[in-house]
Amino acid sequence: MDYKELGLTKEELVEMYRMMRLIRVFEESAVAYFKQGIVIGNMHMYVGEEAVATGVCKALTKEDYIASTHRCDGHLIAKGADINAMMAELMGRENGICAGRAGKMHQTAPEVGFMSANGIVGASQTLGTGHALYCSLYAPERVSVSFFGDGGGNQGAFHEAMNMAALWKLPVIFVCENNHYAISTRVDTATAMGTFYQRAAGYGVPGVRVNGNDVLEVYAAAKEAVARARRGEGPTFIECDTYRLRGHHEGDEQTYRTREEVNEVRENNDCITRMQTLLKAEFGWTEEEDQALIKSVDDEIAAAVEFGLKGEPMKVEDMYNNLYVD
Ligand SMILES: Cc1ncc(C[n+]2csc(CCOP(=O)(O)OP(=O)(O)O)c2C)c(N)n1
Ligand SMILES: [Mg+2]
Repeated sequence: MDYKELGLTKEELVEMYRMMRLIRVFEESAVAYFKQGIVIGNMHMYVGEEAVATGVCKALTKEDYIASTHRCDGHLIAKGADINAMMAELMGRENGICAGRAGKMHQTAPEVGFMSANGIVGASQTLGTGHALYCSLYAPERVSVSFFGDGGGNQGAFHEAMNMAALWKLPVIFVCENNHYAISTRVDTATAMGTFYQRAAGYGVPGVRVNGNDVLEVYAAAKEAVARARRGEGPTFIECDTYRLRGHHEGDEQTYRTREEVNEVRENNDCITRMQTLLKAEFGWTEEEDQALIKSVDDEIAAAVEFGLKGEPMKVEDMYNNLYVD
């Protein structure tokens, strides 16, 4: 995918590269604190899939909506959520993005259009369709994105959401993050065709499949889909072929796949390395520039950790506060 055809500048490419690194280092840092018992709850990491969130969110405005999944960090960060408050949330602190009540899987950041993460596989499809209905009725300048996995794509809700969104020409973009596994179930053992994008045709919706580890391919598809939705022409289905480099959750022994399979993607199709290679080839991106960017990301994450550690742990007796609007 040619960045020039997409109208992207060097600064924008560097910004996308930095975003993917930011998501990765945020999560790797969260894992390190999880292992010490400071980050709590259940950890589903997005490592390896950062190009999907980065490419899609690059095509959105802050006002557009996102319905996310249990693997939500990348979507939150790319949409512009406060990473200090996110880190505090994972630590169960009062200064967290949901005052420590949400943990990882139930975070919301409506101030940046991130309506919810979700522990119910498949729920984001109907929720994202609902957000799109709101847009079409009350905020026609906005669009809605529903992220879901290959496992989520096999839930019945997928078909109901697609049908209604197509029928009512709702401004929703269905983004299937096909990372090849639903926990330990490989996609080709659960899905007859192994891919999902063809299904869109059955609803009269354009469907495309892109290399989900190539942020430019993801952005190109998202840009077109968003433009279509904003023109009132209805939904688009984008299947992003990607791969998670860590286990389903932290602690997953991953007996269902080989180390070689993981290493193959890590070495030959990592989204961050791809962009680094492009920057070097097109703009003579130097080692010094790279190190400066890495340091600025590390500093930003270190500040987020410090912010989280300074927060008061949520008290059990306050557990039911802030759950409902008065
Ligand atoms: C309705 C429902 N069924 C089952 C589960 C248990 N579960 C949690 S994650 C997961 C797999 C999801 O796979 P996929 O949609 O591909 O997303 P990924 O984890 O690969 O990002 C399952 C089955 C659940 N949370 N909700
Ligand atoms: Mg999956």
